[in-house]
Parts: sequence; C-alpha cells; structure tokens
Amino acid sequence: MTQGSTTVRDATLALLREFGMTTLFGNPGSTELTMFRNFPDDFRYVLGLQESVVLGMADGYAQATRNAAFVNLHSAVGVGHAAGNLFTAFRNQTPLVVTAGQQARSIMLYEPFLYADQATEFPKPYVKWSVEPARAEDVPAAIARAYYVAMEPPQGPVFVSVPADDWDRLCDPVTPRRVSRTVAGDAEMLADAAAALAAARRPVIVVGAGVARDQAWDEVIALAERHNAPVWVAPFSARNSFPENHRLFGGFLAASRDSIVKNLTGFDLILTLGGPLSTYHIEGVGPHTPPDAEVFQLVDNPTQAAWAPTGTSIVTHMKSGIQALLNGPQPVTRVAPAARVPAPRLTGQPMTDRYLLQQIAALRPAGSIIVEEAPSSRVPMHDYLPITEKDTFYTCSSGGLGHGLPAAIGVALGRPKDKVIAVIGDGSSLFAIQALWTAAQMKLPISFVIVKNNRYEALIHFGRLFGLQQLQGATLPEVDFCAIARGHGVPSTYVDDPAKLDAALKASFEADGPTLVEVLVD
Ligand SMILES: Cc1ncc(C[n+]2csc(CCOP(=O)(O)OP(=O)(O)O)c2C)c(N)n1
Ligand SMILES: [Mg+2]
Repeated sequence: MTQGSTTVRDATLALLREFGMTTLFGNPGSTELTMFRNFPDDFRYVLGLQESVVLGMADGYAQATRNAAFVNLHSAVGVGHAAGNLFTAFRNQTPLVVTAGQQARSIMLYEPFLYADQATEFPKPYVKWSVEPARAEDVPAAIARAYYVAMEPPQGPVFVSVPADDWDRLCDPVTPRRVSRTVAGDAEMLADAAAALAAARRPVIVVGAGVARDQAWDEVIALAERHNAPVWVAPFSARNSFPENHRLFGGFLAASRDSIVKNLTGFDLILTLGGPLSTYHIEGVGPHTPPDAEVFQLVDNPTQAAWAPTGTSIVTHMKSGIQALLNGPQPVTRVAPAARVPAPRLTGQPMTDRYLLQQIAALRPAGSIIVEEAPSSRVPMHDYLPITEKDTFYTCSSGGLGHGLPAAIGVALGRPKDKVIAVIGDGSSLFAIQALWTAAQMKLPISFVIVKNNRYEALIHFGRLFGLQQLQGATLPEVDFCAIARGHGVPSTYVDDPAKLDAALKASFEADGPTLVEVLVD
C-alpha cells in the first residue's frame, strides 16, 4: 500500500532542517545516490575521501556545534571503513546519526552486489540504536527517532540502514517533537555530596570531558574557588574543563592506578565531575583511590556510574548538578593550595616536541582551538601548551588513532570564525591523511602541525616499560609530509632548524586557508 503526500527524501530533508542538520558528511555510492535527487541549496555535502575520515569529521563537527551530525556511508564496506572512528565517537559520547545505503528491497532476496545481509548488526555494539525500517515509509520517522536517541544522554552514534529504492517512495511528513535531554541528579544524593564537600578539610576536584559537553566551565571555576579546592584533570580527558593557568589548577592524572592514588593522597574528599576517574591504560594493584578519602562522582553516563570502583556516583546533567553543589552549605575555612610550579623555558637546542609545543603556545592566536593526536607529546603538552579558554581542546577518548586529523576539519567547519591548530604525530596523521583534501577544498583555516619523530614513540616507550628487547613495527622513516600535503592541495613548510620554526608557525597561524608545517623533532 503506497500512499502519502510527500517522498521519503523530502520528509527526511524537512526533518533534518528542523534538527539543524543541514551539513551532511559522506562518501557516496550507487546505493546512496538517490537520496540526493534535487538536493536543496540550503544543504551542504562534505565529501571525505574514505569513510573513517567522514566519521572523524562528523565527530569533530558534532562536538563543536553540540548537535548531532548526519553521516551517510556507502553500504557495509563504508560502515566497515568507518568502524574505528565509530568506536571513538561512541567513547567520545558524540551524537551522530549514521546512515548507510542498502540494496533495493525488491532484490534483497538474491544477495545482490553491495547488499548487507545483517546491516544493522554490523555497527554494533558501538551504536546506541540500530535499525533498518520495516517499510520505506517509516524511514523519516526512524531518522527522527535516531536523532532523539543520539541526543539523549549519554549521547552517541546511532545507525539507520536505508534501502536505495526508499527515497523516492511516498510517505506522510513527520512532525518534529520536543524531547528533553537533561537528566536532573537525585536531589538527596546531591545534597549529601554538597554537605560532605562543605565539611571536608582538604577536598580535591577532578574534571572530565562531561563538564565541557554540558557547558559547566563557569560552574566548575565557581565551585573550585568557593571551596579553595585544587582541580585535577581526569586521565585521558578528551575535552578541556578548567583553565590550566588558574591558581587552583592542580595538574593531570595519569591513566594508572598507583599514580592516581599517589597524586590524590592527602585529600579527604575527591569530587569527580563529568568523567570517570579510574581510566587505566595499564594494569595495577592496590586501591583505586586513597583509602582515607571519601569519593563522590557526578557523571552524565550511567554505565560509568555503574563501573566506578569506589565511591558514590550520581548520574546528572553536569551544569545543574554542579549548580546544586554551589547551592550547598558554606565550606569550612581552608588554606589555599600551593601553586603549580611552571615548567622551565626551553631554548630549542635540541628541537624537541616540547620546544615545538612551547612555541605554538607562545604564537597561537587568542581563541584558537587545539585538536591533538600526538601520543608521546600529550604529556609534554600539559606543561608546554596549556589550555586556558573554554572549548579550545579536543582529542579522542578511545585511544584509537585516525580521529584527530579529520576531527580538526569538523571542528573548523563547526567553528568557522576560529583558527584550528591540529597537533598530529607523524604516525597518527597517516591513519587519515586524505582528510587534508577536504580541508583544502573547503579552504578551512587549519594549521596542521606534524610532530615528526620518524617513529611510533609511544610504542617505543611502552616497549621499554614492558622490558622488550626488540620492537617490531615502530619506525617510520622516509615519509615526506610536505609532498603529501601539496598533493592534497595544502601548502606546506618543512622545519628542521629551530631558528626557522617561529616564522613557519606564524605564517601558518595567519593563513586564511589550510597549511601544514612538518617539524622534525628529536
Ligand atoms: C588505530 C590504532 N592503531 C594502532 C594504535 C597503537 N598506537 C598507539 S600510539 C601509536 C604511535 C603513534 O605514532 P605517532 O603519531 O607518530 O606519535 P608518537 O608515538 O611518535 O608520539 C600507535 C601505532 C592505535 N592506538 N590506534
Ligand atoms: Mg611519531
């Protein structure tokens, strides 16, 4: 029975317009093309040259705009290519409506070319919901539901498989609905946390990415100042949630049990806001948190509340949860914690990644955004490239490479007035290097800074830690990043002399379009 006053395509586009999703990220094939018949002028299609790049760009865009991004992939193989960054989007809690073309319904029985037998199973478990609507006319309503699920906390990607012959079919329009997306924390538990915080002798606050996601930057500053409590950053936090030049900034926790305990020993109350405290990269023994400390955690993710090894967890929207703490009783009088010791200034002899980061910090324009994927340079970043303004730092929370370079492009698309500086390791860049082409085509003002050490330094570090005599697959000689950039339409500069670094960085930071600076570090 085919009836209706519009087409599946027009009903879907009308919904996307209402949801503010007029930027589509994709790489098309025969099973998707019919979606774009009479493609309206108020939509833009952002082409990525491989699906992992498509997904990474959409992730950066969704995070920067705080709205779900629409992704269109080519059949099962497109989903396969995108899977790594889909996993990362899931861990980042990034809202994405991911669609993929499916073969036409009328020939599915005959296993046609490009047909995905279990299309909806393929992206699991790294999607919050996955569907191939039972009828063509259900596609717009499925996309509406997908959007609401993606935007519900904890946010994340969802998947809709759309058969190629569905777009031209008739259906009824779908009216968008208002669906709430904040969860108020348990008032009694928040009051208990506020009372414990006020009574603590020496409290410490630990912040994670949820603070940035829920725009609670100002509230965290107010809470820290009210309680004279130092603020540490949770291990591998993928967003910035506190000014790293603030007098109360304490430092960065490493993803290891004993170092978390060591850094937090002496505090009698640990309050984690917006992220897990106990994120580990290696095994450990002993307690997860100092045995004498009372632990409270406010999180936007019920799963994290469930697996936290110690303490009281309260699932809440961060801004309102922290506001409830701010309304709590007056704290006891406390002495101000000691200020952090600044890192010594470096001269550039030798030219290390630390020196490069120091010079980026000195020369970067105000308001510029750092997108990082340079594993062994992350710790030096803490000392040499402090993040001091809200919403100016993005990285991935999964540990999977190939996210940063395309995510920088998505962030630049979402924040068109701001300079984006992508600090990317030489190894990391090659997981998604084709993304440069999209930056060039769209003339985005991104500075790609390649930290070139000719190796996978992070793995060499781990090899030492694990006591390996010999490492396989950890060196990267003879890659010419300037040539690769030029080949994708991005002007580039090679720097191996510290005396020439500042001029190269300045020119890149002032450029209106994308540029790449390849910096040889020791
Ligand atoms: C998809 C993926 N493959 C492999 C790894 C393992 N890995 C972790 S760090 C790293 C090296 C990254 O190299 P580079 O970007 O040059 O940074 P460096 O270690 O030199 O700082 C690799 C391969 C990973 N994290 N993700
Ligand atoms: Mg490297």
